Amino acid sequence: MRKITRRPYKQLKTNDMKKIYILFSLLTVGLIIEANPIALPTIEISELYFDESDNWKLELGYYEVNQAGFPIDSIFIYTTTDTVKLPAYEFLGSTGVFVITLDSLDSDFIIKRYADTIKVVSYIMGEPFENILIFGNIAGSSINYPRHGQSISKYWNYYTKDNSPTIGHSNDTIGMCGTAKGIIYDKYSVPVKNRTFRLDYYFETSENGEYSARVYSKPSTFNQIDYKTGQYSTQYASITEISFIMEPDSVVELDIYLLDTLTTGINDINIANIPISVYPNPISKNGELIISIDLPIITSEISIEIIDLNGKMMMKKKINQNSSSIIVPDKSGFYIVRTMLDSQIISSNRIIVNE
Ligand SMILES: [Ca+2]
Repeated sequence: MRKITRRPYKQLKTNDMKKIYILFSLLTVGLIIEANPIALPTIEISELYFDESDNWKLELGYYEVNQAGFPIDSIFIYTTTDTVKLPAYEFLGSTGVFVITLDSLDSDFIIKRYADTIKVVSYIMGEPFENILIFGNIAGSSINYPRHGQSISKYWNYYTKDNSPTIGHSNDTIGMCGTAKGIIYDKYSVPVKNRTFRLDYYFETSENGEYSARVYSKPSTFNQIDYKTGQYSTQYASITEISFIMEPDSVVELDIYLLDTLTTGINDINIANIPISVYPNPISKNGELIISIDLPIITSEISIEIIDLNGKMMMKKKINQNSSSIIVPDKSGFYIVRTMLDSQIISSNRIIVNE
């Protein structure tokens, strides 16, 4: 479901408030029944390009237009110096892009080459909804100016630098990503091998903890990183903050230091299927019980407990590798060998201790 984040940007009059109220009542109904949720039409800046002569091309994206009841009355574009009302435009379908150039307008309209604030305001039922792009070295800027051949493209929620402009076509990620690479260290400064993480996209660390991640070409700051805990689930871990300004098709080298211990998603693992074996069984009093855990990674706190049938803890031991051992009690009988990971029980085996 599309998130509705737009809000009117100016003080509203009473009859305006009524319209807005009706609008949002409809939205609320849509959201509550979760069937065919109503999304307001959206006009946003989807791409900005300057040609060799520094003439601008502005691509606007439209979504959810042509809905009965939500006509777009008019569209205005503002820069720091100029304002223009767009000529009436017939939208093809509900989603797409259209391109504005100086030639398509009736009046002069300047977008400054190296820094400007562009605001698109669409009026729906008389109410203004705005989308804004601030680029270049000015207050509030989210992205640097596009170099020659580059555009500023919106992808997902971000404005990025794009080496492969697609003026007149929907944006893709070709040419708008760079590479961050380095080593990921756990909180004990040990490289984290063979795990899947995500900054903007998923990537996997190597045997040596090295990573190479595709990231959007824009300024980014991360103080946490997502990682996979199972086939379908992710968690996040805090990291020592990293910041970089990525240009398309370039490489930034930076190591990542985790501040949290990574867990394995026990909820995702079918507990019955965790291959844990304990042997020998039966075992003699004071014998050494071997425990083998076949988990891909053992980075969390894993402990082994031996409990008698009354629930009394007899032995407890932390282990940090796939194979470990524990000395069984000196009294014969039945016991439970419990394997705990981050205080969750991941396996329970019954053993017999003989005379
Ligand atoms: Ca485009």
